[in-house]
Amino acid sequence: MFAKASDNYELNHSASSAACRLGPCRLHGEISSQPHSQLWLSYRPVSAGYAVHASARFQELVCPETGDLALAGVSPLWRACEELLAGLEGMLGRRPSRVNATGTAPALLLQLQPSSPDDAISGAAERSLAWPPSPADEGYSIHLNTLHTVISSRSPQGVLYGAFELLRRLRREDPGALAGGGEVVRSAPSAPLRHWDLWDNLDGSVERGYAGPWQHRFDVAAARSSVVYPLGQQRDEQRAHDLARLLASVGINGIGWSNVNACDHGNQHLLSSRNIASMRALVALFYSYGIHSFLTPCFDSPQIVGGLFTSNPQVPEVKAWWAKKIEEVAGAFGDAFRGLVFKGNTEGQPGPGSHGMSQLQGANFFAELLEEVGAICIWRAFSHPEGGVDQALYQFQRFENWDGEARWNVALKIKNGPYDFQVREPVHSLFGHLSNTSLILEFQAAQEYFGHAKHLVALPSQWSSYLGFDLSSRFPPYNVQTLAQVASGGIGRMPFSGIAAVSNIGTSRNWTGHVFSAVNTYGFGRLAWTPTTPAADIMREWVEVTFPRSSSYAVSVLTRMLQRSWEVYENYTSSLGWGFACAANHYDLDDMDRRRHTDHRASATHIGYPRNAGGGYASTYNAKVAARFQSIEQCPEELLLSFHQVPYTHRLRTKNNSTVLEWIYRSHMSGVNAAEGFVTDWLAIEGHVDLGSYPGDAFVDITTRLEIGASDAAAFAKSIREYFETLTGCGLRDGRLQCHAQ
Ligand code: GCW
Repeated sequence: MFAKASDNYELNHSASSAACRLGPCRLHGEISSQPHSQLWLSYRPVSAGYAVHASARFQELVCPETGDLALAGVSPLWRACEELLAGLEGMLGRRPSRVNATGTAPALLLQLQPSSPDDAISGAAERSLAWPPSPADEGYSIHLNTLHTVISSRSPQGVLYGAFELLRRLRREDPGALAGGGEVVRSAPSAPLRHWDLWDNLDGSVERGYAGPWQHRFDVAAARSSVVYPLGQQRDEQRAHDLARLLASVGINGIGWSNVNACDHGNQHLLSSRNIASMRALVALFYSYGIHSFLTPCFDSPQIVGGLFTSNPQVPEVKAWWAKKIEEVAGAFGDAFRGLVFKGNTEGQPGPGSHGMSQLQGANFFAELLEEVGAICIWRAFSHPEGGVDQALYQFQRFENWDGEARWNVALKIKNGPYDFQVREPVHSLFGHLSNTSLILEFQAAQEYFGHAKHLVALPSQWSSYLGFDLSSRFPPYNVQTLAQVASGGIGRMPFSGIAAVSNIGTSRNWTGHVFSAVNTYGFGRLAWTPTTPAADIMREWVEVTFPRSSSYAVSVLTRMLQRSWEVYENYTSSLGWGFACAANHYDLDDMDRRRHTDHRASATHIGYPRNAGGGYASTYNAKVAARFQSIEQCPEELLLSFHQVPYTHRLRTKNNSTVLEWIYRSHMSGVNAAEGFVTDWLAIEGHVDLGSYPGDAFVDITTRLEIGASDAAAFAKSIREYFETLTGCGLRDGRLQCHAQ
């Protein structure tokens, strides 16, 4: 019988972690009565020496709209001013005076430049955000001259991004932010759309939400852990406000307000006039931080909300209902409203297929109506096939013909790989295939398949490896085309391309359940802004802005833990790209459930999914990539079992010539050792790490989660070992593979 680690955990918190060194495995941070953390925006004092220098530089703050009360609370420019005043006061101990124009005192200036020399900047320009988003205009620069520091941009939200960048630099006590002359930084995002997608439900639960209050057990989706729902009830307004600040600080410019499973958990009523009215203030708040709003309605809204007899888009009354509803939403939200998101005909959701229409016809139907109000239709590509069909191939085939057929204001949102946010996947082949359709790359910050909020897994490493993947191109003279380039618009320069992440935010005081999971929130935004930044740099930056007064030793230890964590998790769950090594709760590993997921196709002698054959999924890639995946010699070994079925005796050239079976056993052992090592590493930096950004006893909370991670890693590895021992009759004894006759 295979161990169910989370069951033990549920019954008795200390049982799943015999190793808990600091007493019973309880998560103390969650029961604290202290306010929620400000994460990387917690403006605590920097060191005295640095504060003196910085205060001297920022005696005054010049905001362009000072005195224009009409902009208060509505423009990102105003938000930039407010953030700088609070941030400088908190970190430097002195609030600069807010003035209308520069004088003789050293000042910090916010400057909105015209997009072209002929453009005059009007109050209206300061209030509304450009659409489609223009990455060049959203960029900013920070410039130092002898007296003044100037943050300038061609857009209000660009000024806000520059303000957050300066605050980040001050937090890290960067000498370059204060001294010298000239340009400190000039930066612009690559992707037009950088979205944060809540999978929050209107009943207050969160799909795949692991950051609820501890009392509600953080691996159950039904926990009331949404920071925005239920609507109309007393909400923690400061929470919502801080969420907008946190997202804007890393360059997010769009939010999806609710779960793409839009017809359950109360979500089916999203478009009621009452709900639309209740959301207005939230939408306006986020817009003032440069964040556009997207709604995810139920396809059957005409019946559920409108009381019509059908939701078939081909019926004129249904079309008229949608047109009126879209007008109502646009009327209520104004320019902040930029689109609807649909997931159709999969996992129980209705869609165009319910009425004999294709996915493409469904998307075009909504795009046409949305065009009237300057908005777009985002269509999710993720789907499960009916029995027996390869999920990867199905996902490709369902959308392969969209180029030239989808309306200009349709964007297809595609998960990073063709399975479902697995530990390691090949990059989805649609990204290399569609070049004339706006494509949004979807990552998942919530750790659905990554140990929920119990395990340390820093995902920027995974995301960055995908973003750098060369899909090659079908269109000479372009040879190389990385996923990052596609997400930035690709060869066709598609205006609504971008990068999105499924949220990992909840009502837990530390926002993400595991303190370290916030690296995924932060890291996503930073990578979406500049997809070529090395993941290690982003993770180090997160450590430095989150634990600012830590010793350099602690910073190195923490950064290294984060850097290794993806591979460590892969090692103790599923290596070599077999995927779906989990039970129905997407956490535990037990054999019955694993048999349902046949993606590893393991028998007594062979393992792997043969997608290499002609017409198989490998052939959906552009020629160069397809050839690589199809060849057993050239296929990256991390993905071997995603494409090839091999005997367990197959030797791995990049793994010390181990056989596949030896590697499965060895990688699991090494994963468990490394997870235990995380506990030791963490305990070794006690007292060296600055946890002041977190309320409650964060040290104990983190220790507990690392210990649970280590002990559950051991349970996972044991399950896997027993499974393969039973299946193959071979096990590892004293480092050598030994088989008994079956
Ligand atoms: O595999 C599934 C997840 C679902 C999710 C779906 C999707 C929102 O387990 O929880 O539903 O992916 O991405 O649509």
